[in-house]
Amino acid sequence: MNVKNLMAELERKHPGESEYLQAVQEVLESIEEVYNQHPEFEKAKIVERIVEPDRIFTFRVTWVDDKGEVQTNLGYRVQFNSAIGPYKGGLRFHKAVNPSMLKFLGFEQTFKNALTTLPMGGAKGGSDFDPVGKSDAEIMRFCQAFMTELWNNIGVDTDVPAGDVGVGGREIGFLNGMYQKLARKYHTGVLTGKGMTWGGSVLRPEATGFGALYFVQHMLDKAGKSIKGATVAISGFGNVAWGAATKATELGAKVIAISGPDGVIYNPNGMTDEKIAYMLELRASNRNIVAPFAERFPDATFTPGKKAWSVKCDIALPCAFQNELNGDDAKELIANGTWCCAEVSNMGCTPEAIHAFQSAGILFAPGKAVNAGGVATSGLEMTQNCMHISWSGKEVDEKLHYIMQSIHEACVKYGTQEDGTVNYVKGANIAGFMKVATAMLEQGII
Ligand code: 2IT
Repeated sequence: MNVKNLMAELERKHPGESEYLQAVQEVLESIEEVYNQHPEFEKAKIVERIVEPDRIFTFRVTWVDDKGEVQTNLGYRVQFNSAIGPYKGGLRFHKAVNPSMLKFLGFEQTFKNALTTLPMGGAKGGSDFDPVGKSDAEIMRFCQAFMTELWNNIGVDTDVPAGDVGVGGREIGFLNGMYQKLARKYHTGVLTGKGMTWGGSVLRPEATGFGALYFVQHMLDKAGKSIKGATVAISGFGNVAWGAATKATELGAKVIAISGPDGVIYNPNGMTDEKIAYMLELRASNRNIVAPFAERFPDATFTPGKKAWSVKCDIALPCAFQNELNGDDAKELIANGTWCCAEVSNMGCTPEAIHAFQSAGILFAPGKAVNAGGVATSGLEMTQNCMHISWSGKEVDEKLHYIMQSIHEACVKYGTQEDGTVNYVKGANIAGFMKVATAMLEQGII
């Protein structure tokens, strides 16, 4: 394969799909060398097939708001790749959702899910519905209308959606209720991220953040560093940021920043149980602002319009949205002495930022390895649902630990460079690709 030619062809076919093209380019650049050592991949045109989703469902979602006005949004499900198992991946409700965003996320999900050691294909879906400022009743009506279109294309052995940005336990509840009503099927394993009384797994809400910190621990161990006493800047204040802040604090780090679209909270004394619990309250309010944190906790200060990356820290953890940390942010962090950045959001860093970190010798790991604990625990939720049992927190946590360690080992296996350091981007991309590509090859030209 030739990355330049392939990218030119994809840009021609999918003009303007910038997030999708960015995600594909990163993977192709990582795997080019290994791919070209496997003529059987080239012969089966694996790369040309793996970059395109199997299919995309697009649908209209019409609902009535609290004022009685009719609203129409667009809904999507991108079933990207099923070579290693049923489609699996989250739903994102955000005003900027479009096919490019969901294709990038579905593509990343395919390799991430391969890294988890579990048999799950890749998918993503969502809507341009904006949850900000919506009432619970509006969210319920929207979720019900969304599921009216989606239900026939998902199922326990075909496609298992979950949450993502804008979709948490509340939304999964409304979606699952409507699914059961429409499909008249009552298997608990059609969606993951469910409530604890109706098939949810303990630790699923925490799993993305916890898994990320377990991965960071392995990465730091390997580099002879420790998280104890390190200062950590986190972007966002949603479910993923909450899990990361909880585990980082538990491991002895000091979380000195969180952020929102409105600005950054500088929190020099670190987190307390009360502060961490308040993050959940802030998110559930649907106002999408972080400023009230500083009103509630006077030792913290709010600066409008600034990102978490303006705070001097040892470890930077993007936990919010794609491309939230750019080349200039990376330079500012490096100048301030940051020595590790782990993407907890999907594609949280721009290519310029990743390049800046790597050239400065800063420990960097990509989202598809770091944040895979979330979907891995969704996989564990599916297992429990299919076995009709519930594991204890200890059992789930042990399995999550094992999975994050396996992902780290896979990155080391495929990403170790001549000088002994690990290129985690390359390692994660090659490890994920090799598994999916082998599965595709062995199942013929389909
Ligand atoms: O990006 C992700 O891995 C998720 N949003 C979680 C997907 C899942 O199926 O739990």
